[in-house]
Amino acid sequence: MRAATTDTIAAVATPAGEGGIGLLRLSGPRAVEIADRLFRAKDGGRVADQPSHTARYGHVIAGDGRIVDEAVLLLMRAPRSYTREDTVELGVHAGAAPLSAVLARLLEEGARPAEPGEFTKRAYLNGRIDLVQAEAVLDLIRARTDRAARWASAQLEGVLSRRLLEIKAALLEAAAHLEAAVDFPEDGIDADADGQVAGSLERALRIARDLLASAGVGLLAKNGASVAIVGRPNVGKSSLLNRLVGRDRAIVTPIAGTTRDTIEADYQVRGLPVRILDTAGIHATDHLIEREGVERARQALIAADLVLYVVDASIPLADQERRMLWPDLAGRPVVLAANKSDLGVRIDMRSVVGELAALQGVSCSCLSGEGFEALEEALYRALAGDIDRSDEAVVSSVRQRDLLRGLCADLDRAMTARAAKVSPELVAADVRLALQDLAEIVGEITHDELLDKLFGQFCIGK
Ligand SMILES: Nc1nc2c(ncn2[C@@H]2O[C@H](COP(=O)(O)OP(=O)(O)O)[C@@H](O)[C@H]2O)c(=O)[nH]1
Ligand SMILES: [Mg+2]
Repeated sequence: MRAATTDTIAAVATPAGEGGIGLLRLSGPRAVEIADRLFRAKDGGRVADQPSHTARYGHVIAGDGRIVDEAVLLLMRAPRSYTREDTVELGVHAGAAPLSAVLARLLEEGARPAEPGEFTKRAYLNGRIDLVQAEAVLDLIRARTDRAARWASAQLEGVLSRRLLEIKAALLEAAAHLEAAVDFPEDGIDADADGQVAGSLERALRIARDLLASAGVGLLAKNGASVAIVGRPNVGKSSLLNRLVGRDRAIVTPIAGTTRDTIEADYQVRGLPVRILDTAGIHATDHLIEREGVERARQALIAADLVLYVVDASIPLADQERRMLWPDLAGRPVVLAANKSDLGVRIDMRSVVGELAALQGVSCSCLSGEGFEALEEALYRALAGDIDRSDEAVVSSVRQRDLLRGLCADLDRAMTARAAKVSPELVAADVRLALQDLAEIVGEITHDELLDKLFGQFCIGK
């Protein structure tokens, strides 16, 4: 059950450091009263008489009447506020001293320091947003790319929540028909109702599966992936890194063995945040430093989510390459980049891709830039799969994904049971389980540990 909140919380809502304006937030039943005890409006009016959603200029005053800081006070009365409670925001000078002095005044007059994410937790507890939307708030704050931000914003607006409601409606429909059959067993479940149950279950399962399919790319957009560039010396691995990230991150020379340590750079593949690693060329060597580099390259290859395997397209593949490198590539997601295509392509791309069971092969040239669009497309597809989320309903938390998996399993069981014409009671039991999973996803049913864990990741003041 969602519990009502009785105390009034306060926090600095803007990040630490110096800035033009810093914001403090006050929320709860005593927000207006507390604000009135420390705010002196220039026009002499009281916050208690101030219309909702208006701002007022004045000063924050200490207990002894001294001015603490200039302030603009914004009042948002319940329920039209972020938390659905009376909320006061104070904009003051953004420095450590004024912000902590004003916060101290708020606490002195009876507010309690807010815990991380407590304002958002109240928005959820007071029913303004569901748990999926609360997670989206955090995703939006943490988004590292435009794509991640756009998806988080869509989930905050309720795009995913509405899809989940469609599942719920379909399940309730199925449940109603099934309950009728359970209540009046002598009538059995007639063909008409049975058809409707099947239709509703299918509809629910179709949406649930579609949403589940988005979790891979959703989690990727949020958490990012690592891509290791590997290959023999001098094939253009460092050039490729530089070309992809658009700057001279790694040293490039015609001398084999230039890159010895792994080099990392942050990069985006069509809005997916990627950590890309350039590595030393893998080959047999007695040189001590190079050997360590080769060892590190192998480790990077093993740890990466995706391997970008670079070969020199202009010369036939050496047997040494097959012996030294291919065993490490076996069974891994690999995109093949046949570089130096400006010098001519002398390898049989199709057969190499086939032999390696690579996801894709692209010929490209770091010199001319040819093939790079196709390479980015190949990397995106390799990471995100074939999913194109134009509808923007994207699952981006492990919690949501796992519950959706459970829901799909419940629905699969319900469908099988219905098709086998077992008693409607058994089908109804699976539908109830599915409804329960759904209620957990949006947070209609929840437990304290989960909420503590979820909102504990937020910053104070959000
Ligand atoms: N012609 C041509 N030369 C390239 C290309 N990419 C890299 N090179 C050259 O190949 C040499 C080795 O490049 P580098 O990026 O250091 O290779 P790495 O050892 O695999 O990191 C350098 O002289 C590069 O200028 C390309 O696409 N075409
Ligand atoms: Mg290099």
